[in-house]
Amino acid sequence: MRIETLKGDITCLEVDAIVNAANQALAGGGGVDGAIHSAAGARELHEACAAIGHCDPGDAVVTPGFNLPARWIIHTVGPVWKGGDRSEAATLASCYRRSIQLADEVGASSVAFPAISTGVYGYPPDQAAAVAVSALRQVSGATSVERSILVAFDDFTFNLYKGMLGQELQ
Ligand code: AR6
Repeated sequence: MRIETLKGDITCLEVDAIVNAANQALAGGGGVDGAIHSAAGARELHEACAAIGHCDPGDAVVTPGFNLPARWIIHTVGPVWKGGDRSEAATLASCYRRSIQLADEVGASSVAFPAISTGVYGYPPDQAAAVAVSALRQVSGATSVERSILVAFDDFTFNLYKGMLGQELQ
């Protein structure tokens, strides 16, 4: 599985699946969650999320992408940052792992991730980027996912990813 990065709006990407930084109630919200609901079609996505009802931190669920270019939305719930000694890193790593597992289950070959937990949930972006890259690098075994794309919404995060992925980017 190749790990890439790009800067931009995840809702516009022509990939098989995009990951949403959701909340446990799958109730929609601000940030990337709000942008995904707007672009996918708020009513359809809200109904699909309500039918699932709940997602634990570190876990993930999948819905269709509705009006998005992406066929699937994988909703994962990141940890709320509480200083770093409440298993935040393990929970965040689990978000990336479970998302790749679900992408594999639906047969996606390309998956794009936002910087989970680094907005409203307050996870320090540098530490979150390190967890993201490490969790994706540890994906092993057969998977349908050929490309995972770490999507940065700002230059700071983009530079973090670029620095950490130097070797892969060549
Ligand atoms: N494309 C890519 N990245 C984006 C986009 C976008 N369109 N919009 C924002 N980001 P956040 P969290 C980046 O707050 O911290 C919601 O209300 C943003 O710059 O969206 O996991 C949910 O419902 C940041 O780097 O997610 C939850 O309640 C990253 O996405 C809660 O926020 C994540 O920021 C989840 O908080």
